[in-house]
Amino acid sequence: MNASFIDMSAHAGSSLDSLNEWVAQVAALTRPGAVHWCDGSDAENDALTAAMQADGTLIKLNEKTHPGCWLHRSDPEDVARVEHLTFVCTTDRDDAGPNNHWMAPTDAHAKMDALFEGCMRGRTMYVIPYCMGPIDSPLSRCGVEITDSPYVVANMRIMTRMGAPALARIEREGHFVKGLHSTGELDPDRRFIMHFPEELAIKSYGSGYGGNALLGKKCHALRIASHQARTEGWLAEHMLILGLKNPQGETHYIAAAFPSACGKTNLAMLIPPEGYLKDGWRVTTVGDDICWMRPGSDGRLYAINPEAGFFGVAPGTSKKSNPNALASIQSNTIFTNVGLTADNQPWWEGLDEGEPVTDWRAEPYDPAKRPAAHPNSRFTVSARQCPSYSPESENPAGVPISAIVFGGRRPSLVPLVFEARDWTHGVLIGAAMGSETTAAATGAVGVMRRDPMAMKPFCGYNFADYFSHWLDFDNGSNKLPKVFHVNWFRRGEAGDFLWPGFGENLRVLEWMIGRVKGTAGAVETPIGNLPAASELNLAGVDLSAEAMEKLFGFDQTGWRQEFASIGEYLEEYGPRMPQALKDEQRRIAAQLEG
Ligand code: O2Y
Ligand code: MN
Repeated sequence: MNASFIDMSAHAGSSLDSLNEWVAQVAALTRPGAVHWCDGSDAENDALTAAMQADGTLIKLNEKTHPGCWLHRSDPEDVARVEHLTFVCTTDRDDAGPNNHWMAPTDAHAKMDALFEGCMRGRTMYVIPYCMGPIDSPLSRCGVEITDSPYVVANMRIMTRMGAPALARIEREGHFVKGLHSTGELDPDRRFIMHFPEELAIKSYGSGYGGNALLGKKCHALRIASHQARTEGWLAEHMLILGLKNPQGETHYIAAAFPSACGKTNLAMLIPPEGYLKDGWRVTTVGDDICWMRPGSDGRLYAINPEAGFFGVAPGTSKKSNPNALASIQSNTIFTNVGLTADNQPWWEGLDEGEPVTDWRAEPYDPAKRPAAHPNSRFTVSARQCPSYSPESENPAGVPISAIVFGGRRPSLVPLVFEARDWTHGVLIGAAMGSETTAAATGAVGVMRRDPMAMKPFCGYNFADYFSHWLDFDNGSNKLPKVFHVNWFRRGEAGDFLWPGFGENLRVLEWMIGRVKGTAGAVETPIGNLPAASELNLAGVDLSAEAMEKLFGFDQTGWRQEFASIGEYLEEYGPRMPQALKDEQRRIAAQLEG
């Protein structure tokens, strides 16, 4: 082993003993050529990126148009999260629930350790201390990822608070989530993402891509954190957080859960329509993917974004869909699996300008063969580069949440927006969420599936227990946010989207805040409170009669069938499913019969 890389002495004899011990154990198992403790410095990053440029892991993009930007091409068989290879390993199978693939912890450790055996020979093992959330926030939690991928190091540096300050916090607290990762041979048959919530540990082998490899993100901040949150009385959610400032100067914070690749980044960075801008409406971005929240001393839910960057979907990002994202990624960005123009600029489908000459597999672009950018191609960029970035993202106390929004891709039945009558109804709305699948994970695209609270791929324990945990927040003293459901994806008979979406979604957010403040009206229906079309500011939006009917109407027959299906879904979880949720479903189903 290259001793010049090892600096264990600096961490000896402190409360870092357990970290040192674990690093030594991993090194003994994986046999790296060198061990490097990451400090997160610019110098370290410069050295790593230079080495990756030299070996072709990173390709320098046009320095004039995209200073500090890089392209990485992943293995073509390693382009998305792999839900079928992702496991939650609890002692009791029922604790993982029917919503997770399960393996007994001893079997899973044995399987993974056999894969890790000697896998880092001749490679450098990087030790990445990181903090999820502002470094000085009581809501934040730390972890350490060990990886043999410098690409992972560079991404973790953008996505988390990584390096010396995180190590100092770990030393103070004495505990951290342990994540072990190796790209291995990138063989899909030797690829597993294993979670051990009872040990606060993760083992990931055989993928170098996104959520499979950047362990701070989905593995820690959702699967492990959701388990931690349950035991500690908070919530770890797949939600964006935005601040909505009205012309009176009040800011309301909204947390919104949408399944993968359903526009969370676009909504988090929304630019209001012209008239709203003139009137003084503004949206600020706290987070685009993950939200940790807990009740404050006033009983309201306070939220932090545990991440420090965005790992956003490139295709479809344009001046029209998300000018803030586009502005963010002009510099210091890592692009993964996008196409290239003749002058080495990144390119993807939906970008307003430029023409691709090379596709994401480094072949000459041929639209008959494949798109220029992989549908799940990504950009990794610091949140601070976003023009709508909220300084409140750094507030250690978090931001108070006024409204929680659930939403999915529902081509039929589900109206534009409705409001839950109370918290229990809100939990049912979240639990019943359905959406069409997208390219964010491997598998079929466009298939309807239930995705409760957009957490189907990410909840680290049994959904029935998760719903109970949500219900428990209604304890009589908490002042909980109002809950809403939205559907930006309703289609007409001709298959076209009926709602313009993007910036126009602000009109819906305005109605929600009106409901929170008690200034906006609603029509009561069995499924919840809907705005009369006149309650929404639709000035300047051209909606057909079909759109008005489908976006603001309520189809009793269709909902009767939907509620029968929701009832069957809840039953799949057996006796652990909270009675209060089943009662709520039955109450509404009975009303729909009437
Ligand atoms: O992590 C990946 O490999 C892609 S999926 C993803 C990336 C960023 C944010 N969210 C998701 C998701 O699947 O929800
Ligand atoms: Mn996500």
